[in-house]
Formats: sequence, structure tokens, C-alpha cells
Amino acid sequence: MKTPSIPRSLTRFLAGSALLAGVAACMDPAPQIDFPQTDLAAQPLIPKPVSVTASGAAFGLDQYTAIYSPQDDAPRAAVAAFLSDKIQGKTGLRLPVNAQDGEVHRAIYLQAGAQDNPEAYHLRISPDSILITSATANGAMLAAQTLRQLIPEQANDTLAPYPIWPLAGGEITDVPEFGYRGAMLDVARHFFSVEDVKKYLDVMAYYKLNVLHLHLTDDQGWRIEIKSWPRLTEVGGSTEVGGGPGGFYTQEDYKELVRYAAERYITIVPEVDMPGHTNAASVAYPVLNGNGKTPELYTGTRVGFSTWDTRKDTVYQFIDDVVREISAITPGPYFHIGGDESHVTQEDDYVYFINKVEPIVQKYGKQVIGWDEVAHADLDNTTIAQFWADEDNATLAVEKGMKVLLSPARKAYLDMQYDSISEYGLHWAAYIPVDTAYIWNPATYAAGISREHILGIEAPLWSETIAEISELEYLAFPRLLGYAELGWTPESQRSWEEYKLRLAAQTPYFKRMDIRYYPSARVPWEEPDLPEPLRD
Ligand code: TNX
Repeated sequence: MKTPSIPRSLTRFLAGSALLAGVAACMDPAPQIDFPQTDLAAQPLIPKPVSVTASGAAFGLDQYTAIYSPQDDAPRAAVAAFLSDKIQGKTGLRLPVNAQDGEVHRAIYLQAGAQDNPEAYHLRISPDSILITSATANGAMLAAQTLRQLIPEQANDTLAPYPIWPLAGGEITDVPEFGYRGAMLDVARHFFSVEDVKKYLDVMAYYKLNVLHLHLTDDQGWRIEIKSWPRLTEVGGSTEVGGGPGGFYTQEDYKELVRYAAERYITIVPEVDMPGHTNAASVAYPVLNGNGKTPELYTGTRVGFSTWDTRKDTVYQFIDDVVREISAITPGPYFHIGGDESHVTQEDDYVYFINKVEPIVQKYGKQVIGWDEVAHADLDNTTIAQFWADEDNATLAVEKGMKVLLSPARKAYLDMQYDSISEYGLHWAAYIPVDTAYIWNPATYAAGISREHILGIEAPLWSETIAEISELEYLAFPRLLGYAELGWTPESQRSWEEYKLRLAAQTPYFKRMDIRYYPSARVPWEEPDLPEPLRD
């Protein structure tokens, strides 16, 4: 074994730490390598960071690179392990985390800093080290996502006897515009498996989206196990649009999704849509039904025909059980109560119902989110209105002091067709080509809703017309990336002409992830040319 020596950057990082004494990493001086010029400011990052300063130098990622996190900082150590795994997926390199021996030439350090925003981070890429500074491990994870995007697709194998992935050098200072950057999946109209949802979470994390809203119940299906009301899934989960087999998440499945999301700093928001969109539940338990009929399982796509009996105590006991069970396995702060399109619920019954449900959700420690119609009820200003259709409803919410989540169907609905000949999707709100999805400003979209009233943005994907993950992907990609950038990057930094080039450069990632995307002619796609099918 060579004499142990430690890189100067590592010595600085570990200064004063007990760990230093134990580190026997052999630090051969990094060989002097003349990297070709690289420009950090020209890298196709999505979302675009707030500030990028290029140095022209490069960091050589290779088999002698290691990752270090502060001692006794388990959350940052987990981020370091995540980054190491993803680097292995892309390059095949296995970077040790907090290695105390072995040969190390260059290192990636995750360190604590003093940013105000928990998602802010600073990234400094120098020839001998990469320094990630953030107030929280969440910030470190977001920096790690940026770093993943900076790793070239191909190694350079002419610089040394082993492959090196040169990362463009310089500094990135970054912080999101909105704290809530969401996507929604409708797993009720068609059911999507845990594995499908995990794949969506992977891609969301890569583009810094941080909330996944799961639309768990609708007329066509109830998709989450409720132990005190088992027929909800036994009966209500047994089919889907088109008559397929449906399906549901056991509570263990749901917990696994929550865990997987949390590992990526993504919050899960569960939605139980009520009092409309409730046919599946009423088939399972006809006592809930408001129209006196015994309903049948429904596999069509009409909306607005179902309701619960808003004046029955049993209904609220039922809701209490459902909210209690789901809240107990949901660490995030929100519970979505739906509230949309209750066309067969009388207005006074609707208001009465929403007024009764809000405190039930609050009793279980959650903040209410509802589709914009809920603004008609007498709500707390802690409740959030999700603006999807009616600007008057959203404005009413603002007048009540509530925050608004922006999902205007004409701009942000992933289930709208790209154009009249693209596959899948609906077009009741609009056709939404890839550029239209990107060219709007959430902060000024609606006259009555100014920046301080906006919690963030969310892109819902309804699933009436999609049954397979590849169909889901065709609608979501590439538009979802545009919403990720709208949520993160300030409007002054956004330009479609420049964005579309960065978007075009995502094809190697899409290919590695086996993502089927809509190859819009408005984007000058780069054809990926990968040596072997490595997966991120
Ligand atoms: C409206 S958006 C709905 C959904 C449909 C969607 C289809 C909303 C709150 N309700 O029930 O799936 O349109 O685009």
C-alpha cells in the first residue's frame, strides 16, 4: 500500500473533525490533465439555475473520485449515497462515500451552509474538488440533481489510461421561485402500479419537482386500502375506465411510495375526491350515496353524476375514518379533498359538506387542499384552492386570504392533446403544444392572483385516455419539464428559444430512462448516441 496521503481539499473539509484521524485514503496527487475547454454556462440544465458562472476549467470524474459528507449527518450521507448510485447508473463508476481508505484523487463534498431557503444550494466545481453547500440535506439533494445533469454522456478515454467524465467548472447559485412544484397522477381512471409511480418520481426528482399529488379516488375506482372500510378497494378498486382490472395500493404499497418519494425530497399529497366523483365508493357502500339508488360500477368517462348524502352522520364518520387512516401514513402536510364538479350536489349541501370536512382534515394534523370550487365554502385561510378552471373561484379564495395552487387547465393540464393529431388526451380546455405549455407566467396568469397569493404550480395528468405507462409518458414528456422550469426559474431568466435547445438535449436521459416522449417538431431534438444502455 502506498503511503496514505490526503488531498488538501479533504484536509480542509475534515479540519477539526475526529474523522480526519481515521482517514487513510491514499491521496496521490491528481495527475495533471489538460481538459478540453468546457463551459458551465452552456450546459443544458433543466430547470435553469438562477446564476451560473463558468470558469472554463473542468473537474475530472473518474475511478479515483470519492464523495464525503459531514460526520454524524445521516441525511447528507444519504444524499451522498444517492448521488453515488446515480453516478454508477450513468457511468459505471462506483464512487465511495466517506471512504477512509483507497486511492482518492479528487472529491465531492457535501457541506452545511447558511442559506435561508431550505432548497437553496451553492455548487462550486473546481479542478480538484466539487463543493456542495446548502442549509439542508434537501438543498444538497437538489444540487446532486444538478450535478447528475452535468455529467457528460460519454467518457473521455484519451486523457488517461482510464475513462474520465469531465464536468464543466465554475459556480452555480440556485434557489427555487416557488416552494410547491408539483405534478398529479390520476391513478383512479386507470390504475398505475407502484413501479410506474416510482419511475415518475425518479424523473420528477431529476428535474427538481417536489410534490406528487395522487388522485386516489374517483367514479371509476378507489385505489387506496382503508382497513376500516375494506369493500372500498375490494369492490371499488375492481375496475377502471374501459373495464380493465383496476387495482389499488395496499397501505404498505402507499407507505413504500411515500418512502421512495421522501428519499428524493418529494412530498406525496393524497386526494380523496368528494362529495362528487364518488361512484366507486358508493358502489362499495351504498349507504354513502345521496340519490337513493344502488349504483353500479362505472367504466365510462362522464363526470359530475355522483354525490354523497351530505346530511348523513354516517358519511362524516366514514370520512373521518378515511382521513385518519390516510393521514397516519402520510408524513406530508397536505390532504386534498377534491371538491370539483359536484354537479348533482345542491349548492347549500356542497358548502355544508366542505365546511364539515375541513375540520376533520385539520383534526388529523393536515392542511386542506381542494379544487377551486371549494372557495365557495367558509374556509380557513390555511386552506389552499387549486385553480384549474374558474378564475372567479380562485379570486374568491384570494379574497378569503387563502393561497392558490396554479393548475390552469388551458396551460398546465398534461392530459390535453398537443394538437389535433397527437395521440391520447382530451382537448376540452385547449390543445397544448410544448411551447404553449412553457410560455406563460404563473405569477401574472390571473389578474386577481398576485405572486404573494401563489403557493406554487402543479401539472395534473388525468388518465381517462391512458392505460399504460408509455401512454402516460407520451402526454407528460416533454411538457412536464417545462412546468418544472416554470416552478423553479424566475421569469426574467426564461426564454422558449433558449429553453428548447436545453430540452432537445434531454434525449439521452429519456433514452436511458426508457421514456416515451412526444417528439414535437417545435423542438430540435438531439439524437442520442449511447455506447450501452445504462440507466439513471
Ligand atoms: C376535469 S380537473 C376534471 C377531471 C377530469 C379532467 C379531464 C378537475 C378538477 N376535474 O375529473 O379528469 O377534467 O381533463
